[in-house]
Amino acid sequence: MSPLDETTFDGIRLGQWLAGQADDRGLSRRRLLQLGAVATAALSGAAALPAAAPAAAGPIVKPLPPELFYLHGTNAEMRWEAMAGQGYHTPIDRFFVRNHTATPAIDADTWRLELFGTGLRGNPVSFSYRQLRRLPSTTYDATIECAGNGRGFYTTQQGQTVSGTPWKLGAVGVARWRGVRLSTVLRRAGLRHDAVDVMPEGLDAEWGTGGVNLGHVRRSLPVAKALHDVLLAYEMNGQPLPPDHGFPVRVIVPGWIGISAIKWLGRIEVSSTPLFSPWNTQFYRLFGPGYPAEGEPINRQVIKSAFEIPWAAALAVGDHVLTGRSWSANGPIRDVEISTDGGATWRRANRIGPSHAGGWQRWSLPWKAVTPGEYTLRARATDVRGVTQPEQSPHNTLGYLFDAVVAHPVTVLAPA
Ligand SMILES: Nc1nc2c(c(=O)[nH]1)N[C@H]1C(S)=C(S)[C@@H](COP(=O)(O)O)O[C@H]1N2
Ligand SMILES: [Mo]
Repeated sequence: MSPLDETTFDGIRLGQWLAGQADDRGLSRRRLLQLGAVATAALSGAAALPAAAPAAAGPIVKPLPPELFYLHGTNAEMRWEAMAGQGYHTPIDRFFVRNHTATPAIDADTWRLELFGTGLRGNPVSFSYRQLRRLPSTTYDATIECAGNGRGFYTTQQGQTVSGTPWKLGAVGVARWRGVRLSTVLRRAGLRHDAVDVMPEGLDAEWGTGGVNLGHVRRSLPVAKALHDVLLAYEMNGQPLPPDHGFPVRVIVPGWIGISAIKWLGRIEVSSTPLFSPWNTQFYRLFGPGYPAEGEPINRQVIKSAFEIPWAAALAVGDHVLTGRSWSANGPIRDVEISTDGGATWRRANRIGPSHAGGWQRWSLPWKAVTPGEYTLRARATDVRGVTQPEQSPHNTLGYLFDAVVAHPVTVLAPA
């Protein structure tokens, strides 16, 4: 077993957590005792018992036709050729799904959102679905992108070992989200001035790894971000949130890694002391040589580009128009350059429409494929802050935040 795999990390981080070096106030005393027992059992080699799970509608509910998705266990990755000819937003039928366990079946009529904790002035406060929908609504575009999007290229392009789902570039989508601002809900719940963190928690089954149950999927974020632009979304692209994307309500955290966007939201702890969960301490940190032993926390996404063609693509000799999209959590894309000759020469792509903050830049470039053979296409974006996609992404063992230029293989075929 590699000393750098996730299970080993779990063990180390859990030990630190049990030693009081990392704090998870979201765990009940009962759960804490269970966790302690589970950790002991794991050490003696016994398997942990799975926690009672809510009724699951299935790992993923929507159809996953092979022309739209690659499957990775409980997750479905969008194939980038499925965006060719599409509009600005990613349609729901091809939006990637990242499920730690399975999509739960939740009844909006009995669902409630509970807010509780030392960051509130009084007792826990809860909202029904109807109450939330009656509050003032906000609509905006936002990208959801898994922190591990592009992880596969650490291995296939950079020859490095990483653990986790080997996504290519399809763990990303842009949608139009409508909902109520978290700030509205927090203020109505009686937010105290000294509140520092909030921790949204999902209603899907508890999740664990390496024989340890880590509880419900949850991740804390600072009150400043929560009040700034976080949305509790109940609509996606003009429709009620689909089951796989968090029905009835999910969190949207613009610019931040996908794990922040908790689906099937059930509870939000509001705290006047810092909150952590394993999704802050064990996962979604940069570990490895060059990083501190406790890892470097991550929140914001990076910059990437993708061609809307199959991986790998086969094209006939002749004239083509290459299309694709580039996106950055720093804001709009300023420039996209394309190379069709392995990076020797670069041409500027034509923009299609504007580049919105929170979304992506669509682009195109004509390409005359003259000679049959093997090619690599490269797209390299620069964002509004002047950040350009590098040749190499700095390695981290969990394979997060890949931002390097991707060499996309294409075979140009002789006429039949
Ligand atoms: N409750 C819950 N929320 C969750 C997850 C989950 O498994 N359970 N997965 C997270 C991760 S890692 C990502 S990348 C995004 C994916 O959102 P999507 O499935 O709508 O594309 O949801 C996040 N929210
Ligand atoms: Mo993710």
